Amino acid sequence: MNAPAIERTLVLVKPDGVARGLTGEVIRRVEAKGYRLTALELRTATPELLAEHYAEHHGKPFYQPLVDFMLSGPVVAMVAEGQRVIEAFRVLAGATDPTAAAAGTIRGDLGRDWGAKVQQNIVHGSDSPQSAEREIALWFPSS
Ligand code: DAT
Ligand code: MG
Repeated sequence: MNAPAIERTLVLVKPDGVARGLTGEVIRRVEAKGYRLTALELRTATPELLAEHYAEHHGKPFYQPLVDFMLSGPVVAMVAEGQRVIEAFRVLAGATDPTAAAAGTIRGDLGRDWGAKVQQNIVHGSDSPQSAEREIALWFPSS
């Protein structure tokens, strides 16, 4: 079997994660898994950036609540690097719905349903090599 190529993924600690003081815990889990951070920044998103970042969700009922939530406070954006990191971070993050996310995952251990129109689930992680390349270019254009 060929050695898997080194990948990069975009990880965001969303406004709920930053506000709840969970940034360090997310970073800890990424690093403890063995991945390396190659970029990290505390950032306030903009409507323009989020329109591109969440382009696949335009028109869905949770789209505007999602954008409003992502603008509700600062986020921490980072790039993690290593073999199969895209898949690995999705496993660390757990299922989208934090109530259903498995214990042991970031969303399963640290997230819950707050009764909002959009799920507040602490982290974002790119879901494919194509998404990762697109999202890293959006959030870290100089990298
Ligand atoms: P993920 O973040 O697991 O990749 P996604 O890309 O499908 O999930 O959706 C983006 C975010 O939108 C997700 O993290 C939480 C929110 N969301 C998704 N589906 C939802 C739904 N059916 N109801 C409420 N919020 C939802
Ligand atoms: Mg997604």
